[in-house]
Amino acid sequence: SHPAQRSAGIIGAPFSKGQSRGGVETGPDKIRAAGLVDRLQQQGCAVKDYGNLTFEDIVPDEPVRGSRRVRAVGSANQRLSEAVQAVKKDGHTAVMLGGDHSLAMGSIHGHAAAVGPLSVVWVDAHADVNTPLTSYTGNLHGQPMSYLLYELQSKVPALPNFSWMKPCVSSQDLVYIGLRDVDPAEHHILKLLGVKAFSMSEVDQLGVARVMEETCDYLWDRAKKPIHLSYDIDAIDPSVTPATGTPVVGGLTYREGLYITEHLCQTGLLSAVDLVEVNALRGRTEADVHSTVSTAVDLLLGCFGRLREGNHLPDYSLPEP
Ligand code: 5AB
Ligand code: MN
Ligand code: MN
Ligand code: MN
Repeated sequence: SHPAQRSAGIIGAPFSKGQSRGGVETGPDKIRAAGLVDRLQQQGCAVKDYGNLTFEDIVPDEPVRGSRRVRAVGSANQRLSEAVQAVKKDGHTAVMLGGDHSLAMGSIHGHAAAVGPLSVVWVDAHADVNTPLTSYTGNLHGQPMSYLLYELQSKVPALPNFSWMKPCVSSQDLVYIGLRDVDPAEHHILKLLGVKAFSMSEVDQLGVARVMEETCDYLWDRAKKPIHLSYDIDAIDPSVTPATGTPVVGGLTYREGLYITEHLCQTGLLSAVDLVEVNALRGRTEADVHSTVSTAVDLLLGCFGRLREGNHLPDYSLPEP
């Protein structure tokens, strides 16, 4: 399908309680202020901005099994899941601007509830597949995949405000790209379930083009399903995107990061995108923040058909002298 024929439905999720650092809740407005909507429209993409969600403050919200802000995370994600379902029913490719990565729970849940079985491409330095019982930080942004995977359900305890949350992703429909900071329990889980993962070692070995070819071959082996891209900005090297809560050296280059979006866009199957973990307060300088936010915008433009070779609208005609 022609990229210009697709439309973006943008949901801002200014939520930060899946981790402990303030600032990530300003992500949606920073990314919009960098011109996301205008630039998508300029490249021929129809856009509907659904605005920012508002989240109730839940007090008290005492830790549960060592994890913090469980009730707030559960209720925010329930709201987000409903919002994503509405955007999918309106026929758009859903764009969820975070916020921290705990929001992938509601985003993927809502996407699957609206369209059925998904392929998930998780681009991140981290695997975010801790259960509340394996997490040593107690941060829910390091746990979303454990709630989403069918295969882990017997390992995840019931949590307050999570009763709406049902697993909806099979471990065979998940591919990780960019991993380089995986906890021992997470590594055990990835091996136990046989999850396909292209860590930074495989990106080094194969190159990003082959990683993307193999990603799609693997996901399409059974059926071509709608793709959910969950993009954590910390997948990119912190020399490019330093303004994030948990930076890890040795990440994707700007070009590798962008190539992933270009490749997934041209599959025609990209059905929802999360762009999370942009934290303007974590940059040391204005330039740090600018580079992080503008990279986030470029990744999203890549998801909607922007090509580095250049683009023009289908109805473009040369001016006559
Ligand atoms: B992010 C860590 N594995 O569980 C944990 O940024 C880090 O959404 C999680 O990928 C990083 O807290 C979460 C140590
Ligand atoms: Mn993440
Ligand atoms: Mn991460
Ligand atoms: Mn992070």
